[in-house]
Amino acid sequence: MDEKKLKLAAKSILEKKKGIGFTGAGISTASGVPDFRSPTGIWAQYNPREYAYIDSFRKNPKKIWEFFFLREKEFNQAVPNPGHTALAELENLNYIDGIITQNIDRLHSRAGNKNVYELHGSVGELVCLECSRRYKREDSSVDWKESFPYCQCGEILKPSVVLFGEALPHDVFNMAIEIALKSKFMIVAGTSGIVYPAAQIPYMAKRNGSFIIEANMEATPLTSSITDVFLQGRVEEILPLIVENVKKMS
Ligand code: BJW
Ligand code: ZN
Repeated sequence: MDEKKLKLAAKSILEKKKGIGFTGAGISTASGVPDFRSPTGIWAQYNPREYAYIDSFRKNPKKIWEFFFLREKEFNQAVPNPGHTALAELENLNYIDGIITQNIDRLHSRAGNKNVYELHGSVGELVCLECSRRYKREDSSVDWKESFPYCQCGEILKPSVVLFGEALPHDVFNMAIEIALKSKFMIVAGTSGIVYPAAQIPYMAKRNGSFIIEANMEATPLTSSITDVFLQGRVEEILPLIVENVKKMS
């Protein structure tokens, strides 16, 4: 790891004091949850056109549910890794206000982050595309007919995750923008930065003067356009090193 860059990242956090995390699937790979676009990612096995679009769900909800049942099992078996823990520590130490995440796996909350803005929803809720009713997963008024969840109106429910062609939850998206615009630095970790409108957020932060620290195994479209310090490598190694340096230098 490039010591100079690590020190620059830590120094910026100490100087700027108030930041935010922005994460993608790469932060959870060390927990055994695959990302999407890497060679070992989800899309290598499941065609996104068949599994990740809202019209695919409308056409064949049970097929999408089978996919999500497998994913949920993976999430439940996973435990937060040192990357998640490092970000939780930064929030506990008051250096960041929370995490804006595209992940639906709940691992940031389980690691101890209190303010988690889930841009693409999560698997803990269900929503009806017909009547817009929402349910907690464990809500007893959900009718689990033949293992699939049904709304009181009779329609099959959808996991409240954002599929392609669906709008992001407005309140969460607006809060995330507000907090990103206030941030003096942003730690962007483990995202390819190509899915919109989520990917707008680091650009908005940068335009408002935020210092962008990016950690990823590979360069992304953000790296050459807005990133101030690019730390190339595994986030589960880099983020704990950043925290270690912040503590040493404070
Ligand atoms: C590591 C590592 C380690 C790994 N250490 N690094 C043309 C142009 C622009 C936009 C569009 C367009 N055509 C369509 C659109 C819009 C579309 C979009 O952005 N498409 C682009 C892909 C082209 N967006 C949408 O449709 C969004 N909605 C929308 O626009 O609504 C408009 C609307 C308004 C009003 C009414 C109706 C509609 C919705 C986007 C939803 C995204 N959903 C998914 C699936 C969720 C369900 C599921 O889980 O199955 O969300 S797609 C998938 O991508 C998932 C992720 O959250 C998202 C982002 O991926 P992420 O997290 O960045 O993962 P990867 O795999 O891409 O990257 C991982 C990175 O980590 C890599 O760089 C690795 O190197 C790295 N890494 N391990 C360090 N250990
Ligand atoms: Zn309904």
